[in-house]
Amino acid sequence: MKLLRTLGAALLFAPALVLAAQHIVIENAGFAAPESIVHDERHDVYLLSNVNGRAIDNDGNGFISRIAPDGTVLVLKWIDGGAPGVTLHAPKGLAITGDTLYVADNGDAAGNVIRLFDLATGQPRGEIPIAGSLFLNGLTALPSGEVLATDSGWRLSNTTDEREPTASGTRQQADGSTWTPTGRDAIYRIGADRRVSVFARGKDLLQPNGIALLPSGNLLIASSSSPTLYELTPDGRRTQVRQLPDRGFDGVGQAPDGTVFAAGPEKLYRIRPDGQPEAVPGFDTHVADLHFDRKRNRLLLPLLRAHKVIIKPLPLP
Ligand SMILES: [Ca+2]
Repeated sequence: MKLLRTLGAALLFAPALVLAAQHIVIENAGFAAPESIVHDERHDVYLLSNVNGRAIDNDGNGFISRIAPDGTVLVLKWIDGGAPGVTLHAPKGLAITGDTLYVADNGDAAGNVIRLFDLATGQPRGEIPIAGSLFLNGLTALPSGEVLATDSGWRLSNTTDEREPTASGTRQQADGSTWTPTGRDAIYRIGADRRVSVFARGKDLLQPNGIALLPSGNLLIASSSSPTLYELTPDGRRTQVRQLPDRGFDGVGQAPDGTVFAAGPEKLYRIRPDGQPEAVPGFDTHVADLHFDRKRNRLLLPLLRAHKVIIKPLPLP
């Protein structure tokens, strides 16, 4: 593992502030298609989901890494799909509520699955199948203990097996899989009692990917197929639609100073509170499901195709 750190004027301050102000790159650490990273504030570690291979494959090799805030990988495969009694295929969105980690993963023909793990030990704590779901993607926890899960509505197939007519918006991936939009876009709500209900459903969700709770109580959502960010009110009505100069968004969220960050297919965008989007310099690869360390005021960025994690102090220059 190699850590690259850039120290700025923060060297003059206390050690904790120096640490918080470091730009950290974690590479050559064994990450494999890292998709989502969250801050477990209770244990003060970062948890990172690794798809490991293709999103389509139920290959049992997905894993969750546990990372210290200084960038040290504490345990690469802290939760390991290859371990006895653990199932993880292509883990994507992560959320934490109480002492439980929620992980969006592939399931079976009936639908995808949210897998639950003990936040302290990483031991499995059950799973929640979501019947009819196709591509569970982003997760976010609400103060009520509920968790919301986006379903981007993609149907994945092996390109060589593709028998359906090519639908508009179909993506032939370089890994030999075909992603076909189905219109079965949804956002599911998982209750604190683990019951599943539909929060929102329909094509006008624009194949939702990243989802984040805003201070207003609205949900900020990024479309994985159109040049759009939008908000949903707590009762599921669409509002505050923003158009961006790109399409196919992944992670999204709002920093403590109000700046919105949204991960495009090859660029990372920021939108200041006064409006205009701009690309953050230095990103030419796919950033997936970004989140924040709000204690240290940092942006946590998983680079899906570069197999890296970048931690950036906020605010950006
Ligand atoms: Ca995998």
